[in-house]
Amino acid sequence: MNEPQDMNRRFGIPGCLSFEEMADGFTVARVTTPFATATVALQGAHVTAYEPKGQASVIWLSKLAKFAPGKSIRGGVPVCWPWFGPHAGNPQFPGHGFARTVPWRLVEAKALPDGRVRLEFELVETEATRAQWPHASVVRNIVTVGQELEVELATTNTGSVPFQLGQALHTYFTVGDIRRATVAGLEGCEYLDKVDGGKRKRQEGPVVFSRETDRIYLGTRGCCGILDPVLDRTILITSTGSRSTVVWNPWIEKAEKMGDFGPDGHLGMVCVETANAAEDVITLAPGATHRMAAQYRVVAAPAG
Ligand code: TA6
Repeated sequence: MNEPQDMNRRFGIPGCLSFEEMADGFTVARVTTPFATATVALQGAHVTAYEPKGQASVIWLSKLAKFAPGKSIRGGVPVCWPWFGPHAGNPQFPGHGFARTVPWRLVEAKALPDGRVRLEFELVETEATRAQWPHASVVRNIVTVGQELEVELATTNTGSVPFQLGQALHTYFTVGDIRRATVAGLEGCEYLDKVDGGKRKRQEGPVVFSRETDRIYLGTRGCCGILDPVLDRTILITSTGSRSTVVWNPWIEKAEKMGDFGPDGHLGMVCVETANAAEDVITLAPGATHRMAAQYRVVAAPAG
């Protein structure tokens, strides 16, 4: 499934969209638009690159990222679904759900009249996924590449009973130096501090980084920004259908332990994740669809 030659025949768009094997059995879509280029892996419908014309890459990808079937990728926009963090009942199940390590199929590829390119993927259910997630559901990930990158995760409950859904677009952003970058827009929000026993705290001022930072902000307002004085830009993050925002940088020790950040890898990235996590998980009624979307755009340089 998802062999490049078959994908090029069915979905290729000259000058806009082509498919290639990035590693054994690992097919990616290469997207080219007048505004930006992007790469999306068929495994996990995982955006691994987004580069607006004339800008440094917005999406960070570790130099040691692995591209192998069933292996999570360090960087890009991992889709955490249908739970966020450890599975509530079974520690054997993968952290952040299985969606990012299984094949998705491309349902539709479109070159839009305004020059953007839109790809719509659907997770391919298997016995293994049903063993972890017995609920009747369909999940699609819609990626639109243009002046901004838009990613929308749409989950439909196709069964007859409600289920609880946790999810995140676990996006890694490129920063010039995490020690000088800040995240604005979360001021006053409550958060669970995962590096302090999950204690509930309240954000004062912008988020600054000088140690391992792992926070689930609750009841967030759908707009925040990464101010980057080194790359002299701000990445604006707007979202809908999300009530939590996760901010994470592993810092030195944790990054080394994870083994796929590379030397000083933590200095060039920050995760700002559009999510429904912790007490903000969604209860989806039969027949309902929940859409969680994030838009990323490089805007004016930070003030001052
Ligand atoms: O979103 C932050 C987090 O939950 C961290 O606690 C850390 O585990 C990170 O996700 C990366 O998780 P991963 O499974 O991709 O290594």
